[in-house]
Amino acid sequence: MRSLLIIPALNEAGAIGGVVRAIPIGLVDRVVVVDNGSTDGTAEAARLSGAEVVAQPRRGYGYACYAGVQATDDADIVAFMDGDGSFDPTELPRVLTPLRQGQADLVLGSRTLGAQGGQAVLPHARFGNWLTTALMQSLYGVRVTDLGPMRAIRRDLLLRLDMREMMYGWPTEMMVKAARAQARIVEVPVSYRARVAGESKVSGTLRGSLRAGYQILRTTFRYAL
Ligand SMILES: Nc1nc2c(ncn2[C@@H]2O[C@H](COP(=O)(O)OP(=O)(O)OP(=O)(O)O)[C@@H](O)[C@H]2O)c(=O)[nH]1
Ligand SMILES: [Mg+2]
Repeated sequence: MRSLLIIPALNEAGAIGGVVRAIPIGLVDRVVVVDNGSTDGTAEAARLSGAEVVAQPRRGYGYACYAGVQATDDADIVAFMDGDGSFDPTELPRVLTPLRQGQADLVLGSRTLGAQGGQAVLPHARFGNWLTTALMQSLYGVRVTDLGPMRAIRRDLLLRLDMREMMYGWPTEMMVKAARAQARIVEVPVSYRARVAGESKVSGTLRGSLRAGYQILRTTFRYAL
């Protein structure tokens, strides 16, 4: 099975090189960093460390992820990971293996189940994740503990989901539509730490948190109808 790792990145020049170099050799067939109009040399840093770079000038986490998916049609499995050094690339096999063994259709890396219990997730984000996953359980019957930005999914399933949320609703939409499609959703524990460099776009800022929180909740309700 061919696999593709997509790393959305917006101004992550201080972290992206280390993230790409820490991906175990041969673990995935392609590593694509999607540069969302960074102004700090993220694309160059990613290229220097050996990643392919896809440019997506249109701002938005979902637009970036989707551009990565569209940039290749030769993958069976698509994985996603943040570019800020919060996740440990050597743990990628945890999200890939259940798919490769045919035991899952979507695998979510849960920070809550990880060794540190997601301590590095900021308190308001942890509350938001708890609320969203509780709503997901009652609305879609899916039992998960985190929104899991580090994840992997079968590409054919992802395309069938007809993704529409092109900002911060993207990860939530993938989960609720996969649940509605009766896909096999599996959670695995993953480590999580504070970003290694650069500035937060989402949970570390008030504006990012409010935008993401609103979009995540709106998405959670939208597809329940
Ligand atoms: N391409 C793209 N990537 C984004 C955008 N917003 C965030 N990202 C990336 O998505 C990942 C998660 O964003 P972060 O800013 O780390 O959000 P967070 O993890 O909630 O906040 P931190 O506490 O700072 O880690 C990082 O790799 C970002 O570079 C965006 O609009 N476009
Ligand atoms: Mg982060």
